[in-house]
Amino acid sequence: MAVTKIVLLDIPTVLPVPTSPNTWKVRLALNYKELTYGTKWVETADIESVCKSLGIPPTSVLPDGTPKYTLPALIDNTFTPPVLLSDSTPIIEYLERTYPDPDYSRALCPPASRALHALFEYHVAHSITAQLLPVMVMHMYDKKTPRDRTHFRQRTEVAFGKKLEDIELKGKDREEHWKKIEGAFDLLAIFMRAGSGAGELFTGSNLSLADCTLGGLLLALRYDSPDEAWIKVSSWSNGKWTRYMSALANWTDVEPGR
Ligand SMILES: N[C@@H](CCC(=O)N[C@@H](CS)C(=O)NCC(=O)O)C(=O)O
Repeated sequence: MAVTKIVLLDIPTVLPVPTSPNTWKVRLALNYKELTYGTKWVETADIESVCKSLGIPPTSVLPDGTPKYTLPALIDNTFTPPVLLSDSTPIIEYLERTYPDPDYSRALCPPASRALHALFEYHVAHSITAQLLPVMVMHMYDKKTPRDRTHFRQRTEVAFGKKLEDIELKGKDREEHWKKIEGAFDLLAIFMRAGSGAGELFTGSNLSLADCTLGGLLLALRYDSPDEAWIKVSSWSNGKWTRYMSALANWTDVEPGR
């Protein structure tokens, strides 16, 4: 068996699969590139201490000026010293630079596409990801490990000044909020129709960084909330997101070949 030199740091859940959109984003890229890798599972409560002990850099700074550590992170032991990375997009750019596909048309993020990808990521973060908490908070909570549930509840309730159950929208407000999210997905589907027509993904049938981002988000919705979010999403945009998910299916194993 091949020696696992690449290690992805991901967050465990009570399911057999992770539910973090950002770690899925990198996992999709690793699977697409058929790189052999292992996973180090780190509960959210331990991200900071584990990253610090391994020398993995923080991804941002908290309002009080202290460094913030997040997953995914990646360790590549192919090199000495090992490469230690955090932040999903720089990790994927590293994988692309270090392990390019001989067939250039399979590149995830050619340098010339970086600005467009940055614009896409900004759009998804603001029009979709930032809108999810009021309809997803309890689904997310339920899928966390018992220890991470306590950690998530404490931090989120302090940040919002209310109980998780009160952050969650109910009734008519909830349905209206879902409609707003549906509108953002419909807009994406309209733009994607302008594509080559050669496949469901952004650039046809090959994966791109944009697909890793959107695919990670859709996988998170499907696993965190199969009974609400995914039922809704799969009925939107004339079934576009069901077809899109089928197009990703080759790259959604948690650890292929292990
Ligand atoms: N910019 C980072 C954001 C990563 C991020 O927010 N990760 C979440 C999981 S999806 C996390 O680690 N949260 C831990 C925390 O907030 O303490 C990336 O793209 O990797």
